[in-house]
Amino acid sequence: MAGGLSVLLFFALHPAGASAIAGIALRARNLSMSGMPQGNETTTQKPQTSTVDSFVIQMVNGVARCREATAEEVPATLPRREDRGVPVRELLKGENQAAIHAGEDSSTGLTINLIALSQLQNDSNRNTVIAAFQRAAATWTARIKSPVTIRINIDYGVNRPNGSAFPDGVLGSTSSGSISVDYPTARSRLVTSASSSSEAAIYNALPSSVVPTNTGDGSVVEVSRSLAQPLGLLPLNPNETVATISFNKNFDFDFNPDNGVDFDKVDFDTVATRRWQSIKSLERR
Ligand SMILES: [Ca+2]
Repeated sequence: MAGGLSVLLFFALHPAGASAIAGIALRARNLSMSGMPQGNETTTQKPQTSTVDSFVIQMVNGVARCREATAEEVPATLPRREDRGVPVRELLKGENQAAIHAGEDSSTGLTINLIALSQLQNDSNRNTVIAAFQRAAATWTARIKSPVTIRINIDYGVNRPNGSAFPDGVLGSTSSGSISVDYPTARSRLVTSASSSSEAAIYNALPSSVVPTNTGDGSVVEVSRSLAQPLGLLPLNPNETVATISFNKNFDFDFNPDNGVDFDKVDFDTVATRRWQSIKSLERR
């Protein structure tokens, strides 16, 4: 991780089956060595504090790569205060209801309510783009069984969520909230939340008190707010917007992989689905 506080370890647990919290990654930090953020960290990293994690999707030699946003880029990944997001189901009222609810209202687990920011609301290709976002969301609602509802802002256009133009080569961005939690608490919540004995066994195999890392033992982990809710680290709040995803329409996207992906276009579904993963898990790539 360039220049910042060390990201010391990821746990990427992917229990098979109907996990309560499938797809978890916790981020450990060694706060005893460096209690304050440095470099591209933008917020104080004390236990129990909230943080924004922003990532930029950059096109490198024709491949979409995700990297941590620089300190200068972070504000651009957040929506303007005056940008009034509209729930997709309201925006598309009167249109194809089946399409509107794709990826929503999963009574058996994760529900993702998509909130379209103003740029997307007014895009001529709006419905196609929203459908593509829904497809990506559905991939995750089908996999994650936590009975939790989250709201995610979605945006698409020539500008970033803060209204400034996307720089050349930047395909999109994500920002998501997380909290810092002392590791034993997070571990204990994971164990408690396990939906099967095999899942519990995985969590019980985690170190008991500290996370060994390459720069010392980590005592604090970062947990995305969307994950902190089902873990009981935050109260359930279906009205809290936990993340923002935006895409640069200057790129040619193929929004429908069902009929193949055009060789000269970017596969929106693949890129967007991976962005959900970063929001749910903070897993970095
Ligand atoms: Ca296609």
